[in-house]
Amino acid sequence: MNVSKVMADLERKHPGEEEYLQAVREVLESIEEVYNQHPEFEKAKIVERMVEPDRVITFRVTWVDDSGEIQTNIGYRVQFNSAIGPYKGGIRFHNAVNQSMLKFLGFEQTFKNALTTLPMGGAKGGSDFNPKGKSNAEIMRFCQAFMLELWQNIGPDTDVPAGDVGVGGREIGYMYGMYKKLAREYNTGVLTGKGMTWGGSLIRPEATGFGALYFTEHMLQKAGKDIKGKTIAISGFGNVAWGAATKATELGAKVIAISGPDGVIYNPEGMTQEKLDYMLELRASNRDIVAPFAEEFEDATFIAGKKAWSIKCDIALPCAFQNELNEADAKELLANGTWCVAEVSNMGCTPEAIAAFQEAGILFAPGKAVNAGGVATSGLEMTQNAQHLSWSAEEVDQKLHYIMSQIHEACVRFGEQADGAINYVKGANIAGFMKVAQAMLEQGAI
Ligand code: 2IT
Repeated sequence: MNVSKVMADLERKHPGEEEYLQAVREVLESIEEVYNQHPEFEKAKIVERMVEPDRVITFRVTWVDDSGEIQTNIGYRVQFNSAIGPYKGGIRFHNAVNQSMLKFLGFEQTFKNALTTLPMGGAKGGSDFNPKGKSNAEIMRFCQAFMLELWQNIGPDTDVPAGDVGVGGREIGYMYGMYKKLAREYNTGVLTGKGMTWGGSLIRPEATGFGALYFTEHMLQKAGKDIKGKTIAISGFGNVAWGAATKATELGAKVIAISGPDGVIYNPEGMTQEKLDYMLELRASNRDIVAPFAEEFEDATFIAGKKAWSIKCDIALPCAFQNELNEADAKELLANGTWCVAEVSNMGCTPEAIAAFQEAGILFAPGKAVNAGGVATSGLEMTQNAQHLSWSAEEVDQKLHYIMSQIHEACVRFGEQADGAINYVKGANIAGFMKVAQAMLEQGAI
């Protein structure tokens, strides 16, 4: 394989799909060397097939807002790869959603899901619907209209959506209710991230953040460091940021920053239970601002227009959106002495930021390894649904912890460099790729 040639072909076929092309390039650059040691992959055109989604489903979503006005959005489901299991991946509601974004996310999901050790293929879906400022009734009507189109394409052994940015337990509830009504199927396994009384798994709401901290702990341990007493800057204040802040605090670290589109909260005293609970209130308010946190807690300060990366910290955890940490942010962090960055958002750092971290020789791990605990616990939710039972929080948490340790080990196995340092980007990409490639090879030209 020649990465430049594959990328040139893709750029010609999919002009302007920037995030998608960025995600593919990162994986191909990581795997090029290993790939070229496997002529059977080249012969089976694994890369050429793997970079294209199996199918992209696009549909119009029409709904009526509270003032009686008719609104139209676009809905998507990108079923990317089913080599190792049924399609699996979240649904994102955000005004910037487009096909490129969901193709990048579906592509990433394929490798992430392979890393979880569970049999799940990769998918992603969503809409350019903007939840900001919407009433509860509008959210419900939109979710119902979205499912009215999507339901025929999903199923517990076909494609199992979950939450992502803008889609949490409430939205999954509205979508699940509509699915049942349309499909006359009462199988709980069709969506994950469900409520606890109707098939949800304990620890699923916490899982992405908890898993990220378990991974970070392993990474620190491998480098001979301890998380206790370290300062952590987190971007975002949604479900993932909340889970990460909760576990980081429990492990004895100090979460000194959270942020929103409006600015950053500097929180030098760290988190308390009250503050963690308030993060959930902020998210549920649909206002997409973090400033009220500083009105609620007087030891916290709001700095308008600034990112979390302007706060001096030991460890930085991007938990919000793709490309939220750029080269200038990376330089600011490095100048302030940050020595570990773990991406919790999908593709949270730009390629230039990652290069800056790698050049500086600090610890860096990519989203598809760090945040895989979310979808892994979705996989555990599917298992419980298929068995018609539910496990205790301890059991799920223990399995999540074990899975994260396995993912860390896989990164070390495939990412260990000659000097003993671990290239986690390479490790995660190669480990995920090898599993999907092997499955595709054995299943023939389809
Ligand atoms: O990016 C992700 O891994 C998710 N949004 C979770 C997907 C899932 O199926 O739980």
